[in-house]
Amino acid sequence: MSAPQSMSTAPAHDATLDVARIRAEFPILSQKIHGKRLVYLDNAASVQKPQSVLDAITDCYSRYYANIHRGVYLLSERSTTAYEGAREKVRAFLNAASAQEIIFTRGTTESINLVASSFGGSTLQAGDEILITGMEHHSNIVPWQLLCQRTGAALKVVPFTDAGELLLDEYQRLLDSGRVKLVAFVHVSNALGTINPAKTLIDLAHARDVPVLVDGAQAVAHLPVDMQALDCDFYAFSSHKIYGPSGVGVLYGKQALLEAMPPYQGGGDMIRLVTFEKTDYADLPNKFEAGTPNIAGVIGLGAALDWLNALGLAAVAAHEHALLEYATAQLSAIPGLHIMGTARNKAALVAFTLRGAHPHDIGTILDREGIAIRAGHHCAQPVMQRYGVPATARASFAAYNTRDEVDALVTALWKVKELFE
Ligand code: 7TS
Repeated sequence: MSAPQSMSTAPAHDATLDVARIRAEFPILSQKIHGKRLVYLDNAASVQKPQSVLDAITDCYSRYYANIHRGVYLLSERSTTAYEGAREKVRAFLNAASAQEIIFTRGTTESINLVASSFGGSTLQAGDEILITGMEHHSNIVPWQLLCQRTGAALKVVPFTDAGELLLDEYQRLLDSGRVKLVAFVHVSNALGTINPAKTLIDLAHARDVPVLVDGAQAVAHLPVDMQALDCDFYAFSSHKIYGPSGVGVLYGKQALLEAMPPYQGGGDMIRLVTFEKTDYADLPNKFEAGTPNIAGVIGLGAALDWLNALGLAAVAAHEHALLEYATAQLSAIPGLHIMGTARNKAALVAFTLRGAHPHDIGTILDREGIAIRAGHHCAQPVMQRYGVPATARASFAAYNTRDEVDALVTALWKVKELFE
């Protein structure tokens, strides 16, 4: 069987999103890779940045950069205003009740480690349980294992079906042990694309007075999230997966919990008064932001949220969903190609294996065609173990991707299939 000649019959642009205009805002997308146009489909690893985000960072460094929260001079005031302005943008984006509930970190990984160390370290003891799911990224597994080693608590895991959907009966059964002191689950799986039923999982945990952390790294750029509607206790995400710069992340936490928690790190900016005998800590959010933060990065994240809000997350989600459906249909037609993760509710990625071809070989051959995808275990090795595969190939979508790009991916995969047959 050979590749169909023309696979795309629908218009290149989504009805509600002017993708050509969006693409023009991303300088990196217009380049050639190995002489071919770049087709960037590794958005779940990191998303490219629009010009407005690059400008916001340049603007900060070239016009008003200074350290924040300490200077009495004009530049420091400007930088502080811009930094705190970004915090308010994140608050509004998440619909958190207060900007004091928004803590800037280095990324999702650090946000989760902060909760494990500070909340977990001060509340858990031997015999307690932490409940996660079988589809977590390593950054929502390893911090809890470290905490278990420190405290003697045990890690419990909610299994999932072959399609990639959590077993809610099992979740309830594990909660019923009465020993669970914290639930932590991934909102959207980076290995399967599954959108987990966050509200249901949170409500079931709260019915047993168990607080919940949600890993939103793969969710925030693809579906609207509302802290007050979800009612989760902690929510973590990374700027670099939502069109912002790397090196910045967010931890949302309910104010009462954050207030009761001890600091994660000690240093400048997180204190009220230091003597050698005793230190009084600063109020939220500063208590959790020791040291000089990534000032320009946080401001860049604010610009990224402005950019995404202007597009409208609903329009982006609809566009990406259409791409996912199209890609799923086209990929399914390739003999020997197996899609891993077929949940009813999926976000913008498709992971697959191709009979006879190692995912790394697929990734390398696609690279020669200018197509960037991720190949590997996606920092979710237990998911690979669940399906008995060492790795998968993964294509993941953003607002700037097109059906043409899906066609390029599919055409290249037909070539890979013929090579390895
Ligand atoms: N949680 C999930 C669900 C993720 O997908 C990732 C990164 C993280 C946490 C960690 O985020 P970080 O910004 O702190 O590193 N996921 C991926 C990925 O799928 N490919 O590269 C990074």
